[in-house]
Amino acid sequence: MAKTLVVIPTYNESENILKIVPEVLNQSPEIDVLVVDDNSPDGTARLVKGEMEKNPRLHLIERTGKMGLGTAYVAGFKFAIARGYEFVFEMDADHSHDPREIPAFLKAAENAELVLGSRYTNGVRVLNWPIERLLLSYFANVYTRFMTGLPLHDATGGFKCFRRRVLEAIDLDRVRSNGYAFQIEMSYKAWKKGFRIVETPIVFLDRRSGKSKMSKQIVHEAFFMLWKLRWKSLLGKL
Ligand SMILES: Nc1nc2c(ncn2[C@@H]2O[C@H](COP(=O)(O)OP(=O)(O)OP(=O)(O)O)[C@@H](O)[C@H]2O)c(=O)[nH]1
Ligand SMILES: [Mg+2]
Repeated sequence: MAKTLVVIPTYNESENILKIVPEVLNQSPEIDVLVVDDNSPDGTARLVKGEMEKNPRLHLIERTGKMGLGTAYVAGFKFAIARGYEFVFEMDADHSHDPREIPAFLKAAENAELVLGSRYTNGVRVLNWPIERLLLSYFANVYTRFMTGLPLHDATGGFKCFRRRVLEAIDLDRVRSNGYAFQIEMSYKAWKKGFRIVETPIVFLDRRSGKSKMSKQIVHEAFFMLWKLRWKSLLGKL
């Protein structure tokens, strides 16, 4: 049985998905991929199903409509727990995350329970993003450190690897946030439970093709969610 599951949520990623999947699987025979698709109108799931006929290491969860990144990952995490995977990755479909960096995560995970791909350790490694987007991301991280005390350079990134015990320890049904907020919430909960978190430097590239789902709503959610997290933590209700 493969030990590692890479969860890739998709919404309209037909231009990317069949390229990224083999790149991930080629990293090691121990790796499986799970695509969680929200009924993408562009037929992403159909492409995945075609590929699955040839490849037993590829899995698919189909949801009925666009329900957001956070709940897509939660569905993926439950799948991973039920099937006994030890290392569970979050990764985007759009080539912002380089599959060749997966082995470095797995190496780091030998001595940690959560490995975060960091764009901002030892400088900034983001390619082709407009400056506004970079500033937003950078200051989102400054704000997150200030609000939560999380000792991280990059708490909003979406390329990460959990040991299964972290996912088992977090009450996944109580994870509510979706966009960047989801990334922060998961890391914060893991940190509060005393799990060892390390950052591994990554290079982040702007999406290669397809459309962005980044929105004002996602930024607002993260802004307010941090107040909520801080409040709950003070009340001991995390
Ligand atoms: N299943 C599912 N996947 C989603 C949803 N929203 C985004 N995704 C996927 O999550 C990953 C990250 O989303 P992106 O749109 O790349 O978000 P981003 O990286 O912040 O922004 P851009 O790269 O500029 O688009 C991609 O693989 C998306 O297809 C959703 O509601 N449901
Ligand atoms: Mg992206």
